Amino acid sequence: MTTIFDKIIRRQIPASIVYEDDLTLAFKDVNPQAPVHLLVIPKEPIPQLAQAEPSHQALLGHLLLVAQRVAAEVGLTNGYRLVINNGQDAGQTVFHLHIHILGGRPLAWPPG
Ligand code: DGP
Repeated sequence: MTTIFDKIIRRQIPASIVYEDDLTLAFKDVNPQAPVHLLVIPKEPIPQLAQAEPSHQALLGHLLLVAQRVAAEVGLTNGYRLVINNGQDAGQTVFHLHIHILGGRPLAWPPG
């Protein structure tokens, strides 16, 4: 199923892209929940974490390292939070796997 994130990957709709490599893309969330709110996505359209497979092991690790790199590049030296919403109860709205990077303010715990 095509999602809005496929369109961002294909440059069919604009996004503020902060990082790209062969396997991943990172861009600003259009509806930021913190002063810094970025999304890191695989270019492969895995709908959600629950549908990732053992063959995605390296890609999933790469996504975390990209998140680490992007967080450092945007200056989140005081900390940040990574979030993956999986499915309805977690409030997932875009069914293309993505990691939220949230930072730039203290973040409450537990999340809602
Ligand atoms: P989730 O609830 O985990 O599925 O989060 C999806 C996020 O995607 C949400 O924080 C808003 C963001 N988003 C939705 N549509 C667009 C878009 O067209 N552009 C950008 N940059 N972000 C989007």
